[in-house]
Amino acid sequence: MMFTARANSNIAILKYWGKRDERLILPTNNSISFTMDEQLSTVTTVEIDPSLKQDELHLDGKAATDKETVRVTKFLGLIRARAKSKTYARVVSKNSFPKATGMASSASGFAALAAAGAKAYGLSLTEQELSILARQGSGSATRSIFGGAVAWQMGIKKDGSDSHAVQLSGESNWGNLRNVIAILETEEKKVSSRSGMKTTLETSGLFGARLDGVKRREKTIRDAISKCDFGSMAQAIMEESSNMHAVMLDTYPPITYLNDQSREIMYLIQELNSSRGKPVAAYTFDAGPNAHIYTTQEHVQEVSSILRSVNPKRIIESAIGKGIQYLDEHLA
Ligand code: 2P0
Repeated sequence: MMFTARANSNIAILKYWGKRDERLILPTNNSISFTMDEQLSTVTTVEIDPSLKQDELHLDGKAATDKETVRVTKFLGLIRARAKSKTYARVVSKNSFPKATGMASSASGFAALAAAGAKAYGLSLTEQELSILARQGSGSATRSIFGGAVAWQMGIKKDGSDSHAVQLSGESNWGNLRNVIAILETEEKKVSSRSGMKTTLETSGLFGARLDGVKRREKTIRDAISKCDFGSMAQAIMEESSNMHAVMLDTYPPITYLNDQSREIMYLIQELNSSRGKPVAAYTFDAGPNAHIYTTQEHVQEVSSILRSVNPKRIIESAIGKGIQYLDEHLA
């Protein structure tokens, strides 16, 4: 039997950058994101097969690399242990966005694998249990189980059983919100999030102050989300992005993901907001130079033309999307 799930990617407005437990993937702070639409998604089919001597992984039409397969096998091992199974699986996975967009795929990837994998091994998990499972593949995947506005509650327990995402506000409340994405670089990043956040914790003297700031911004953002009021969290979103990139720069050796185009976009969005006398758009940047501009529908054209002025490789306009979906059509 085959099982197939689709998960959409998510882009954080309160960032996860630091683990208190590397093995279990437990974060140093809560984080908050919006889930994207199907333009930024992963579909994964999992089929268990007693004739297999090891797991088999096909990614975007090709046999996966050893490194990719090892990470997936390790993750499926968690599911097998829970299901008390020793059977290996064939995994076929396809990202809707080309790898060459430079967009992270581990959030949608491990969320889809958790959902399809749990079904294939006969586990029936709640969304919360699925979120805890996905977290152990990649931290950001814990949030992609849910649609709309989502918080990853860091939890306090040592075993991670209270570290999972919750939906703060369903996607239907955000029909007007968009993420206009400027793809600036398509090459793989030089420093992975995983090793970068570890070095930040080890070396950044500013990191402690960041955790205080995150708590303040979390209040503002949660309040804005509960009122469905994008404008009142726009500034906090931009401050949060800059704060994360500040502790990255304060890391030794320094981590620099932003480039001149990213910085130009920050200034241009600041100008747009000043000219309107209120924030109508908010930038946020992850572990790369690509710009994510949250804005409302009526400002999408304007934001897109601002982004085009820096000559991006591509612009993607994403709406706010759903959580995990199970599909009847399988990947061969
Ligand atoms: C986030 N990022 O909150 C932050 C913002 C990047 C910058 O989650 O080690 O790939 O697999 O848990 O999930 C990227 O980190 O790292 C990330 P692991 P992950 O979206």
